[in-house]
Amino acid sequence: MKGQIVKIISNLYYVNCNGEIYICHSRGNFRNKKITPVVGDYCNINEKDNYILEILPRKNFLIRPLVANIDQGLIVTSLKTPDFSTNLLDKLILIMELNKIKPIICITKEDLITRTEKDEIRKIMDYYEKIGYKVLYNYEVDEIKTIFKEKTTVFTGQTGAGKSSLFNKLDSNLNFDVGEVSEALGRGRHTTRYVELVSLFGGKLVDTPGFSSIDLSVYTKEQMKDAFIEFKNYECKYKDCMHNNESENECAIKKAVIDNKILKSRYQNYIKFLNNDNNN
Ligand SMILES: Nc1nc2c(ncn2[C@@H]2O[C@H](COP(=O)(O)OP(=O)(O)O)[C@@H](O)[C@H]2O)c(=O)[nH]1
Ligand SMILES: [Mg+2]
Ligand SMILES: [Zn+2]
Repeated sequence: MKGQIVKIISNLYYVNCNGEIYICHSRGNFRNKKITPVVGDYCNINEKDNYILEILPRKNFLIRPLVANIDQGLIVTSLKTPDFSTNLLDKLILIMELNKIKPIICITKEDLITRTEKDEIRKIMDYYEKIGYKVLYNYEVDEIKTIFKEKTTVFTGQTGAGKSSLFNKLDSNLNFDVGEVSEALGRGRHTTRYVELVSLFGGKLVDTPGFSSIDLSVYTKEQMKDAFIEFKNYECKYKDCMHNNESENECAIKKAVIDNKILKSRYQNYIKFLNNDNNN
């Protein structure tokens, strides 16, 4: 029977098969012997004697938290305290694209900015929507609830962005600590942290935030270029154009920035990531 590992404690694997949890052992002799099962892994189990038979191929794999098969990532983005940063937003989108995780932007603290600032943010968010990303505001509770269905979701965002508050508002059973540095799910500070997939609105949520230490140096420049998804709508003179040293006559991306078709901050952040020069 097929299922997904939602929790691992010691050598016990909690496998969710059609909503039912089977506590399984692993014989450690999978077809691919190098594989160590992690939370998020899809597997086939023998439900009669509760053994994992086989770990199915992974779509992706994160180290921190240690999880596999993430479909989408909720980027909780504050507009004030902490201040909005296109650099951080673009970096998180980039990392998700590089890991085949669909980014979803969730804006918080719109109530703390002025009317003029709101107009500015709306324009920026219109751009992200236009290039294909879903943008939600944390007060759009009903709409946010719909995104989890049949997906495994990870979340991220700066300390104080409003991640814990958001999940508590979505589902009071979640009970995240608000205003605390750790994202512990009300388990107490001294219990050992382990990652768990919790059921949420027909899907699964990774209960520990991801991408706390982002290292771009492991990716190639070509990978980064491809991860700026709107760039592929433009054709530059040279197929291998990196959109940095060429003139705007040769580079369709540079031209599009000048023509306000590509958001200037997106392009500037791309150049910073490309040059590994990210001191904002
Ligand atoms: N004004 C305002 N405050 C918020 C909003 N969302 C969260 N907060 C507050 O921001 C602080 C940090 O929130 P928390 O959920 O702990 O952030 P986390 O570190 O991302 O988990 C808390 O004092 C929350 O009450 C919001 O939309 N508007
Ligand atoms: Mg928190
Ligand atoms: Zn170019």
